Amino acid sequence: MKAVLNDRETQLFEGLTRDQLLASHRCMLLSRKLDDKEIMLRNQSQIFFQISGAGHEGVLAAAALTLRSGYDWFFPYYRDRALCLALGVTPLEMLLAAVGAKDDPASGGRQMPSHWGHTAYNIVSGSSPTGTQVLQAVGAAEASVIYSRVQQIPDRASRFNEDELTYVSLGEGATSEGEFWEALNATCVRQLPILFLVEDNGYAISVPVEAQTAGGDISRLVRSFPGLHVDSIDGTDFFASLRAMREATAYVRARKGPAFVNARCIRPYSHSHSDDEKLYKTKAERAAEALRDPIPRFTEFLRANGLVTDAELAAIAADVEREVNDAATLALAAPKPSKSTAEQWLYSPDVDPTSAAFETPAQPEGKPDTMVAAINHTLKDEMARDARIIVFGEDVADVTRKDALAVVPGKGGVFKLTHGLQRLYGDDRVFNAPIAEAGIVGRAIGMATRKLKPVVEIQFFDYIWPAMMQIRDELTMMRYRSGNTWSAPVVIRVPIGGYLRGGGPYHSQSGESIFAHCPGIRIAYPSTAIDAAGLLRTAIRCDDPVLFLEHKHLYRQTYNKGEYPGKDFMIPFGKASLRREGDHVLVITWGALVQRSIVAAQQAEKDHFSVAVLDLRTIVPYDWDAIAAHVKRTNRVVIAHEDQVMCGFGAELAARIGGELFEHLDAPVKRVGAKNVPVAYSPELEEAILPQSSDVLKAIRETARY
Ligand SMILES: Cc1ncc(C[n+]2csc(CCOP(=O)(O)OP(=O)(O)O)c2C)c(N)n1
Repeated sequence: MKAVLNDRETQLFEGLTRDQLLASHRCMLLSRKLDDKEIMLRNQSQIFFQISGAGHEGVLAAAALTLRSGYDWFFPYYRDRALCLALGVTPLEMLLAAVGAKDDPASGGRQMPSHWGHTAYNIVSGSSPTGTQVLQAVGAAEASVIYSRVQQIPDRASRFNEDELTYVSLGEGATSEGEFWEALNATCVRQLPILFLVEDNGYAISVPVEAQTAGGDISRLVRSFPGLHVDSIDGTDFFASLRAMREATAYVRARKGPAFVNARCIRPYSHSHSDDEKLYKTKAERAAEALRDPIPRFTEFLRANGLVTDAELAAIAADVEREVNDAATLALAAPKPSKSTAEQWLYSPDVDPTSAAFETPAQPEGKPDTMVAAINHTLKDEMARDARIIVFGEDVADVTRKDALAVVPGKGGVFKLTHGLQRLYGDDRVFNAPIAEAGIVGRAIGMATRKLKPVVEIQFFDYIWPAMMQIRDELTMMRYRSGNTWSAPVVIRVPIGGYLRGGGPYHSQSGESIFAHCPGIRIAYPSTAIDAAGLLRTAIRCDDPVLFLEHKHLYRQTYNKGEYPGKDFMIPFGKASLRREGDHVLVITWGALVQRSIVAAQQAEKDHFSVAVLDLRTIVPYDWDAIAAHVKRTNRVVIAHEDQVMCGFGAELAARIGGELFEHLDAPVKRVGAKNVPVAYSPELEEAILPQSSDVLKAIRETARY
């Protein structure tokens, strides 16, 4: 058998050598046999979950020939076993994930198998929510563009390749997710170098494509997106797939725009080990699918064209069998993570924002100014220091149409926090995003995995909810779920809170406790201009995701103004500030309730109650040492926050104080917060709903007199 084909055959076989064709065959077979092995191990309860790539091997083996491991960027979904094998992930590494081993390179035993991740090959850690990876891929592709354009990034040349692309794959079911459409829109708005591969196996668990996608073919729906190269192919046909993927990748690499390929596959092994497709697919349908199985199809092609003998096929199969069995033997014997490591890798093990390194002295300059000025100034200084900082969100740019910049003052955010940043640092680093909050956070995650430093804005806390999936399931978990191999240290700045007289239910919300319930994110909540500057700088310079809550009502007050504390001033996270000394009652508070508590404390003085006010400044982590020290001194505690009392963060503090400091208490812990209703528009109602100084005063008196 000859190693290289003649001209006629070269044309016929798409220019691939016999060795390449046999390697693709082996890759497909290896993928299938690994699935078979995992299914067997699952039936023996030696692994705990199985989801197969069976039926998808054809398009993936073909795609692998057009993609470059460790050069392009990859956001594969769980059926991409064949692709990941071709990129370099070994059968042993895959099985280490299946057994939940300590040395599983994708997650160190944190994630289910087939949730790929490998830093050596630029395979970014993937998760289980259908479709979240698509927005992150957009961010990764934006990183390509940013690295290619922002000359000030010192090591940018080592961080991208001129013609690299970002590959992202998903099932046809996942295209129903809003995040998919947000991603496609953002991609086409910016004409990013992305290749979307939809692996359409006709079903999303039990739901067939016609009930999932209008008209039953996603490629028809996306054809009107400007600049998008669209193709639709039989993904069980290796050569049709290869042609389509070559065309698509060439289009993207030439920077003509993004590409989209819909590849129709089959899914012969049901959705996962816990599904049985016989419950909803007829025998006839399953038989018809079996005829399209890409592995027998490709094997038959090789045999029919005299490229391989039966004996050679048998030898390949035996070799694959041996490789899979050897890998399984090693994986089953591999050490599991020790129980003592269960809490490892929630945060960066290298950069500790609670440490003394983040306690730097203020060097005040200028006149006392507002929190808006302090945050704006900090952003300007930090962006000058680090060209990897990227600011985007809704309305954050000065202008989108650059010509206008010379003749208009610029918007710079609905609250003006980002005003002038675009003018200073250009529109590659400061730009507007479509109104798509999941998109803002998801794209930021993708950028952060490529070591940019996104500092994004969600316009109002009330509208953070579309991003909740990206925050809760992606941002906060990236480091943990990848065993510290990937991280997403994004800063999300969010105007929050009420007391606006007329903010109504959708411009007044609080809700920090909801995010405090998401392990893996830090939460800062400054109440003064100086704290805002110091905490924002810590947020930006630390290596963890940070939710930076900026109270709208505190933006422009006079009582919390301060002199700008200088371009290196930082406040460590988890260090409360005692705003007022006092011996009888301790008020623990943050945000807009700090000033209200100070006023209440001043009034309580008239009753001869000496009241201390402790401003937590950060919610995660919170300063337990300071709380404990002051509780031991005052023995009486009021917790005052703007958020509803019901499940507010005060509940956590009260429970812990009750549990750990019970013997130091002379009165029950009292909580002050909003009523358990939305914040109503009418100022009278708003006043009744949100906690006022008088409410704090009442609680202080009751606690003091108890
Ligand atoms: C956001 C979200 N909703 C629901 C699920 C549960 N779920 C897991 S896979 C799946 C079907 C996905 O179908 P498709 O995208 O077509 O991919 P396929 O599994 O068919 O390859 C569903 C509903 C999930 N993982 N994430």
